[in-house]
Amino acid sequence: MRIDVITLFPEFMAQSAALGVVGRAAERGLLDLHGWNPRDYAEGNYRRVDDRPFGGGPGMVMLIEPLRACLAAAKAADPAPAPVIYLSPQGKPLTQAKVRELAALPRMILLCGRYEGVDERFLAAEVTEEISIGDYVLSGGELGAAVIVDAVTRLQEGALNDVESAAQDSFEGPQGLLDCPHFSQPAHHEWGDVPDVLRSGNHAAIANWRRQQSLLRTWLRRPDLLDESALSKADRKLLDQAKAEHESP
Ligand code: 9D3
Repeated sequence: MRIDVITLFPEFMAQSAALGVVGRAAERGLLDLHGWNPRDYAEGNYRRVDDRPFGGGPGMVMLIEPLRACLAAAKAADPAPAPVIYLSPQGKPLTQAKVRELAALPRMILLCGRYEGVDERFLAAEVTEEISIGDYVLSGGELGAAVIVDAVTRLQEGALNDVESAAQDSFEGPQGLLDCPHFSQPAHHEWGDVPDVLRSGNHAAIANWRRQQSLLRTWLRRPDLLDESALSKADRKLLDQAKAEHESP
């Protein structure tokens, strides 16, 4: 997949995409990431990319023309069609379903705002959709773009090794459940012992315990994710039993 990021801080994107799963995917040719700086398309000695807002008020607004020229250059670099996605607090909250949709595209263009935002006329003319990464205030769109790059790259065929399998991720199942607890050596520690079942070698019992822990944790921590009426009979039973043990251990 090709991703073009329009940003005043292209080094930031390059850095965040150099390590781990995303860095390896780029090495494997599964991700083709390009940064584009509107300042390189700004005119004049000062190469201005922003100006004061009409109507007054604090902060600056990103100008139409440098963005227009920058986006045109990014589009022209590859013939594949690409949605232009603006990262902004006014966007639709990002979900794993949206990540799956984006991951299936051959290409996308991510637009990162700085300052108070982008001239509305540019957004109206060029932007396909607006995405937010959550209800908190960031200083610009770059972290949002990095989040999208990471999440869609994980879903590219061949990006994950077997052990990292995307199918096992929370939110990826038919019913999005939180992950179960994990333990490693030592089996006994001053802060507690590893549950016996995980050392039993009984793979069915282990799978059962993990499923139950996932159900219980989701019920406790993220009840908004859990539609109990949609659970299988087996899951219902596991959850009811876990609730009972949780009440009186
Ligand atoms: C303090 C500035 N705010 C005035 C009421 C508005 C504002 C402008 C620009 C708030 C944040 C930003 C910059 N944020 C992003 O570009 C952004 C973002 C975010 O802030 N939260 C969640 N997702 C995203 S995606 C891009």
